[in-house]
Amino acid sequence: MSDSTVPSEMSTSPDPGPADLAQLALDYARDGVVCVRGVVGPALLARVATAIDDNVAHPSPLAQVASGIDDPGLFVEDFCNWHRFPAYLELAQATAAVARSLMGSRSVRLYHDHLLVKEAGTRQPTPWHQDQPYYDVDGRDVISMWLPVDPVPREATLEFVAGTHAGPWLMPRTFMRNEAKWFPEGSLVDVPDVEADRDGFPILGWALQPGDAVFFHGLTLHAAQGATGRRRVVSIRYLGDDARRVPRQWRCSPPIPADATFPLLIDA
Ligand SMILES: O=C(O)CCC(=O)C(=O)O
Repeated sequence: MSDSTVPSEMSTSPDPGPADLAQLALDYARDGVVCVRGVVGPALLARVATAIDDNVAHPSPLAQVASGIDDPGLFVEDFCNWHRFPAYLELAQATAAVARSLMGSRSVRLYHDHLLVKEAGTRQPTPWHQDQPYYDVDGRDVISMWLPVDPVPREATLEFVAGTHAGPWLMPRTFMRNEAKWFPEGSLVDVPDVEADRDGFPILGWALQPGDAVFFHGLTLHAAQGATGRRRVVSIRYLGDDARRVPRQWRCSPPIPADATFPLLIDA
């Protein structure tokens, strides 16, 4: 995997201390997700919020609307914009030590950034899914941070089924039409109908304040409801030692060129 190294002066210490990180790593190993309070301070958070607004105003060719035309709100996504918005790269650098501790990895790279903005009143839920089956990456050290810059109440937050990071890989489908565009139909087990039996699953979720984030494994099953208030989020996807790109027969989400560079956030 090719890389580029982020200048060390961009690095800032994460808020959780070593004892907190040790407990978080145990929780992450058990559940595949943890909530980290105050992982980003106000100054960087303000730069990230500005970058999100600039990103929404100037979407990349990979941007897409993930809500229907009859939705009273709007769900917008974009991918791979760290080249254009330095605050995303700065955010990745500032939080890489947390990702490293949770993965138990020596190195951390930035795989990509993912913008996820639900405008106030958006009804479109994000269906239950795992992230890694959409990627071109195999291996265990794949982790995401989902960081809102607006307060997110419990009912609109990202939710997780604890323990699903142990596998198996589940069938990725398109969010709006439920189509199998990645792995061939029947080749993976389908995602269970969690909404039909919420009490039957160990669902975790946290109300979040700006600066808080959730970190979750690439195989942890997750979903979100619509949003009552504006919900601006950027998610950073990191790769550790045991992660490798693999050629796929289909267009991955996001589609990243074979010769792309992945900034080395922490060197082994
Ligand atoms: O923000 C959302 O609604 C969904 C987020 C998500 O699925 C992800 O970050 O992988």
